[in-house]
Amino acid sequence: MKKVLTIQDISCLGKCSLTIALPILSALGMETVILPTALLSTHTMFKNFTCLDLVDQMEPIARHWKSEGVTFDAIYTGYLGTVAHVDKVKQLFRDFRGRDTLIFVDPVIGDYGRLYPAFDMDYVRKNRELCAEADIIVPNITEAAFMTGMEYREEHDENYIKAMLQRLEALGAKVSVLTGVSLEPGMIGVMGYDRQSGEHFTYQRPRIGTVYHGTGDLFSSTCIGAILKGMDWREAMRVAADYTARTIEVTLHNPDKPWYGVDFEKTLPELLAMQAATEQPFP
Ligand code: PXL
Repeated sequence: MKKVLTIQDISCLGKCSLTIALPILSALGMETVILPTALLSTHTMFKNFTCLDLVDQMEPIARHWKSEGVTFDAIYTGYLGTVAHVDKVKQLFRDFRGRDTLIFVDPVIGDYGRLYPAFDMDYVRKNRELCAEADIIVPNITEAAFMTGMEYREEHDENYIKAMLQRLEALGAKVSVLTGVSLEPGMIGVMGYDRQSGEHFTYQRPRIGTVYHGTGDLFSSTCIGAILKGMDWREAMRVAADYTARTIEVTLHNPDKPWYGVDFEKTLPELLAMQAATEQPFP
């Protein structure tokens, strides 16, 4: 079984970060090892959330794993918390990166043109350093704008996205993917750049019209699961975008939906069906 280490916060209530990564990666047949960076009562879109910093636990936990000879097929990072967390993660990459370990960095720092409440430009700069060590990075346009110093444009064209990808590529990752890219009215999706082939990849589908919290985490988790199941990164992005869109659609039709997240629990059977379709038959 493939083993993924995911490093993110635990938001006890809020359907994001680890409470999405765990169920999604498990559903895709991955053993999922977690390293929680902080314990929050909710995600930071709620008011008055509590936060217990777990940064002091990261090194002892990693040391214990090392003594057990643990290795990972992938390391996936999302919302981390502070500059100190990012430094610990960089050390973890050094300690646990094997020849074939996929390093997948989702630099979760903001959305809609703004940083999330807990973050500042020091944190942005640290996330640039993290991106430099990744195989794949998947920022949204806000995150990429902050990390590259480009202006944030909610409405954008292909030239703007390509320029942004070029600056992201310069950070050092092998594959850079921008999410939330809209190249035609009514459409939304991703555009990526693969340094090795020098090629761009675009996938657009109809916009469902609503934005929900936690969809970036859903996208990244699905993507990693799909890549570890053997899909090419482009195919994985397509599958992850389709699954995320389907989940938004199902959430939209639920009159009792919570404001703070998506009903991925309802679409998990569809993800399982997808996973079953790619599974080798028993010998
Ligand atoms: O979904 C990203 C995320 C993860 N964790 C926490 C957050 C957010 C986005 O706001 O606040 C704590």
